[in-house]
Amino acid sequence: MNKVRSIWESGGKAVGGWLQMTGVLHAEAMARLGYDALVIDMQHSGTEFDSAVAMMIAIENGGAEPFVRVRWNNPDEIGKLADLGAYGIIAPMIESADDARRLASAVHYPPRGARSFGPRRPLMRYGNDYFGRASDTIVSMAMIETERGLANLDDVLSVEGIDGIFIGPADLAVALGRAPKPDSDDPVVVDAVRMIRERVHAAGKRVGVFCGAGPFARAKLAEGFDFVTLTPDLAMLTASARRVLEEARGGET
Ligand code: 3PY
Ligand code: MG
Repeated sequence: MNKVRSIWESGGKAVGGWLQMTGVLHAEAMARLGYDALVIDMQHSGTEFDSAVAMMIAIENGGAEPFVRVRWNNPDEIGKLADLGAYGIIAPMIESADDARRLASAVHYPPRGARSFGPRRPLMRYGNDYFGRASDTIVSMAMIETERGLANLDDVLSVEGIDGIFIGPADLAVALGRAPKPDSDDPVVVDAVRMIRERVHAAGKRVGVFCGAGPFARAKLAEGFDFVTLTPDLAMLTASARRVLEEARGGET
């Protein structure tokens, strides 16, 4: 069973990390820290398919669930990633029930969906009964982050076969005419994020949100979010690199 799904089913909340950097070493190291899932961001990074597969192996080896934020809601890419060991698919810019059905169809085998059978790595993890358990092994989240997605939220939520919604606060801010900023305290964005959480829960689905700082993410969990992701690897690396450089130069960069 998927680690994140097990946490949810036992009443808990999952904490993920976000990988914008390509490479296996830091992916495994972060997985070993105890993140429940690590999301490889293929939409806004240079990570391509072969590297993503190697990173998924490293993440699983480190004990976290490998998730991918795909480049687009493209069944061909989603199916191939699931075949190679993505156990969470986060699809950007979902705007309608049709978009959500396309995502659901890509992650489930018939009769629930239209995924083609060829699960190279899941067969190694789950054995020959994978086919019967496949839907339980993968989490699917539709990103709501555009004006149209917001307007059609209830239609998206009516689609069977997706686990829930993942909020992209930066694009959402832009859609609402506000500047994107990390862990935004802009009341317009804060209200929209709260409204989405409430409506997703009213529909009986799970809701996650992209966060930065630990205390902000902790507050989101306390508000009721089922899944948060923390500061991306690149931002953590540059913050640390800046700090040691400043320390070494006595405050001058
Ligand atoms: C957003 O905030 O728009 C995202 O997609 C998270 O990276
Ligand atoms: Mg986005």
